[in-house]
Amino acid sequence: MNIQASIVRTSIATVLGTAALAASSLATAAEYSVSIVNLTPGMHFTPVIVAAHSPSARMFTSGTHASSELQAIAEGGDTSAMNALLSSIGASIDNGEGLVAPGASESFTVEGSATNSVLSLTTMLLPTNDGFAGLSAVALPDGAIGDSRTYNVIGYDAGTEANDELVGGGAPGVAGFPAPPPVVATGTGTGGTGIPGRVEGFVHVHKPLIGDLDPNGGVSDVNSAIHGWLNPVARVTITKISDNNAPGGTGPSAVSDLTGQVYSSTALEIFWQAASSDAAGIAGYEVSRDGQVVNTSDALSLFEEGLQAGTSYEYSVRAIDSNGVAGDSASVTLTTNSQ
Ligand SMILES: [Ca+2]
Ligand SMILES: [Ca+2]
Repeated sequence: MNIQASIVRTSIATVLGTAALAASSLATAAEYSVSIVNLTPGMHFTPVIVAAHSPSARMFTSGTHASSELQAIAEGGDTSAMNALLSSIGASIDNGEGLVAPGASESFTVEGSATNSVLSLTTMLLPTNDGFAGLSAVALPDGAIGDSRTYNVIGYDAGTEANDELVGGGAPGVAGFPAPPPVVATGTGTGGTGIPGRVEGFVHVHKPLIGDLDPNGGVSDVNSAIHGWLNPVARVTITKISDNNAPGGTGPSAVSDLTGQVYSSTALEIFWQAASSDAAGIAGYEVSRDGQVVNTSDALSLFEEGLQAGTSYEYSVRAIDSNGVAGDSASVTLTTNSQ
């Protein structure tokens, strides 16, 4: 990593640090399913990292130096540093189970919110030196449940390693690409002399692999008949699958500590604690007596008079959010004095 790159890396970390302050207190608003399909005929994807995060953060920005977190993914598929960074800013993260083979797909789930309103993902392309597929800070669909957006994802070069196209190491700064057995099984070779090149220095659209057809030598350990690709390399579909912030979504929690006090043969009062707010906010409480709504207000108690002596009444209370979505009811039965 050169000096200029490390300066840029520091500034990216600063931006992420600012986002952390805003991320801590907001409620979950919606859940999203994210599917990725490997569209290449011969490339594997390393375990994918998907995150809903603040729009002020970036996993990568094409045309700029890669962060060290992106470099670890692009050169060796190591997502641990990116996971730590995203966790520190309150992102909602989901990680893949393993390699995604050519033609295979995998699904993920993340939670979006007013703060975590954009989605990014990255995955290393194998075999490449520092190639990755990625989507950077696209807006989460904000319509009704089922609202969906599809993106064609291209292959980038992180610009942190020269593309020698040789089997080597996956650690940042170590030449060559890691070759786990499923990737070797696609037809990588060994013993190549290496493609001459330089560290490109910035994230850019990946140029075509050169490769060769000699499994035990030649200039490259990449198989030119198998590992080439044209963009896009993946298709990503983001779908809103639940929504706590709209009619029909998950409502507020039930009120707690519902109790009552009988004052006489005709009067009583009930009391409860506030429901924990949902994303839309609590608008008030609806009180029913024996199944009939008798009051709706934002108070946490209700005084009742004019009742029948020696009679049992069942009261139920539920919270209503600002979209009109009701939470579960809590109930209590009280019996007025006989005289
Ligand atoms: Ca490169
Ligand atoms: Ca070769």
